[in-house]
Order: sequence, then structure tokens, then C-alpha cells
Amino acid sequence: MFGRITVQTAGESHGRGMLVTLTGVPAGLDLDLDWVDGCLARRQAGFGRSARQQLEQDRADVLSGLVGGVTTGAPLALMVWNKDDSLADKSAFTRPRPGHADLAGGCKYGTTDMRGILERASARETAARVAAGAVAEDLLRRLEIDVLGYLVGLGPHRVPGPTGKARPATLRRRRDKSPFHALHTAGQAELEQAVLDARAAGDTLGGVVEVTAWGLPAGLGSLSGLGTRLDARLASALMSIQAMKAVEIGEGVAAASRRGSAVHDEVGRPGPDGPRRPTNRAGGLEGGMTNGEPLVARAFMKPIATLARPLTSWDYAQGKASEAFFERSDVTAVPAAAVIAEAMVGLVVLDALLEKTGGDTVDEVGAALSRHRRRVARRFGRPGNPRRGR
Ligand code: EPS
Repeated sequence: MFGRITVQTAGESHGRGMLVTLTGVPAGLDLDLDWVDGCLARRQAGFGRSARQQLEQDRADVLSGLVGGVTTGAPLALMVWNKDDSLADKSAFTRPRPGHADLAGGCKYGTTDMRGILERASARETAARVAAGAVAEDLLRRLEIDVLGYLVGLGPHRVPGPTGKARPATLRRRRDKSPFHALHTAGQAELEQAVLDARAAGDTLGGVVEVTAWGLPAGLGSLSGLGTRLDARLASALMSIQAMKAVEIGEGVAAASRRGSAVHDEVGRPGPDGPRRPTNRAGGLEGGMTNGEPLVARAFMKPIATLARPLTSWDYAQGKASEAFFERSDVTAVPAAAVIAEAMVGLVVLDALLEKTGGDTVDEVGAALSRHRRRVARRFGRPGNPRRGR
């Protein structure tokens, strides 16, 4: 899913903590650690989480890659320490949770004690992803590229995405105030009630998150290879998040049942910086490349597999039918998933940008991006506009 950067996480849910290594970040970024910690705190927020989130206070401890607070181009290693590091005291368990990695992981690693599977499959790992994504986003926002994730569905309830002409910064403020990481407060009471009802029933809820990226130049990604298409890379990154079962770009799902004339975005009068479309059903991607419109991707999350009122399973120690394992769980983590999906899209976008610009330093990346933006404006922007000559 990445070409220019690499991202690797390590850690167990109840181990010492979550580590992420991130390579390929250019030198010269004075990393805003408050921003990184803010992203980590937002991932922990959200209505419907378990008591674990009151215990953990995630912060990024930078182990390498910064000198004087500035990236050197060397691998970054960021650690999020666990407060609950009780792994040594955890018991074995042999009653796999339907929908979780337990049973398939047990078959893979040849063990009926699925503790090790649970510990690594746990979505606690997403703290490390968000730390890495926050670094990517910190660089992107210096280049006037904004990425924002927000909730657009919880169980059967739908919440609108961006409406009107609100700027990304305004939308971000709204998202950060919402206990559901939604952009609108209308309907919040229904969402709260849905979580309370699911909790009372010992059940869980899935939902939908959407990520929009603004400010991307046209021409990121590539049509030429199987794995180089940006939509393929986005789908891979979003599907790699625990519990995601589907990804949609733009209005991709509805497009499959409409005629072409009602799907494809007509080409309008060019804007000052390049081509313009009156609609954006393609979600900013055509042929696996950005087309200058905002990039819009959606990820669909199944309900959490750990149920307080467990489904039927099989106890592989006792050799008999039994309730699935339950220790503690969230009712829903869809609000958190909005932040996690934003981080993953941020990483993919940074990767695609570096592929286009090259560069060892932030200045070199910025200069190459400006050159590309000028080229697009000259050839595809509005004739006679003074910005074309920039
Ligand atoms: C998770 C189970 C819960 C969640 C955890 C993900 O953990 P615990 O078993 O300790 O209650 O709280 O998420 C986090 C700890 C987190 O920081 O997001 C799971 O099984 O995926």
C-alpha cells in the first residue's frame, strides 16, 4: 500500500505499549508533538468506548528520528506506552469470539489458547497507526493539504458529511466537539440512544466513517501499474483497519446501479489552479489518480466482535459448546475509527505526494509540489488568470 514510506507497528493490547516505525519522512519537519498527542486523544474519545479509555492516556514518546524536535530523514520510532500492561497476568482462553481473529488466528498459529491472537488483533494497535498518521498530516498541512475523518453512520442511523462551503478548519473544530466525531449535531440524541440500547442489550454497533482530503493537486497516484492506483492503495489502507468490511470511493456503490450519464462528473470551466467539475461523484479519483477535486473515501465497520452477551462458540479446552469469551469491550468504536481512517488516508496521501515530488527535505518536497501545481495551472487552469503564471 506504500511505496516511498514504510509503516510498521508492534505491540500487544496489554503489553508494554504500541510502537510504530515510520520511514521516508523528509528531513526538516519541526514535528508538532501537541498535534500528534491531540490526534491520539481524539482517537480515545467518543461515545461508546469501554472503561479502558479512562485508564489509558495516550501520548507519543519519540524514540528516534528527531534531533532538536526536527526530523532528520532517519526512521521515526514512536511509542505509546500502555497503562494496562497486565499481559503477564492474563489467562489463556479457548472460546473464540465469532467475528474476531481468535479462531482463524488459532488455526494459523496452531494454538487453541488464543490469548496471543487477541493481543495482537486488538484495535489498541490503532494508537500506533494514529501516531504515524499524525506525523504525515503534520507535514501535509504545512503544504496546504487537509485530511479529515468523520462519522457518517452508526448502526442504522445516517449523519450528513460536509455540507455548504465550510472550510476544513471549521469542519475539524465541529468534528472535535462532537462525541461521535460527526460534523453535525442534529440526530445526536438518536445516536446516543442507539449506543445506550446496544449496551443494555449486551450488544455492539458498527457504522460508517468518511475521510475527505482537500488541497491535493491533480495527478497523484498512477494509472500504469496494478498496485500503483491510488484508489487501490486507499482501499488497502482502509481495509487494513480492524473490523472494516468494505470501502467506497466517492459514490462508488450507488454508481454501480446508475447510468453513466448520471455518474460521471462533467468537466466544467477551469478554475484558477486547474480543472473543475460541477460534481464530485468520483470522490476526486479517476483512473487511480487525483483529479483536483477533494478526495472522498468511506470505510464500513462491522459491529465489534466482543459481546457482553456472547454468541455461541466452542470451548476447545472442554470440547463442548460454550459462550464466547468476554472480558471487557467497547459498545462501538466508530467515532474512533473516523480518526484512525483519517490517519491511514494521511499516510497514503503523503506516500503518493512523495512519489510525485521526490525530495529529501521538506523544502524540496514543497518546491516540487509548487512546481507541479504551477504546471497544472498553466496547462489546465483558467486562461488569462494571473495565477496561471505563478
Ligand atoms: C479491543 C478491546 C478493548 C478495547 C481495545 C480494543 O480492550 P480491553 O480488552 O483492554 O478492554 O478497549 O481498544 C483499546 C484498548 C484502544 O486503545 O483502542 C479489541 O479487542 O479490539
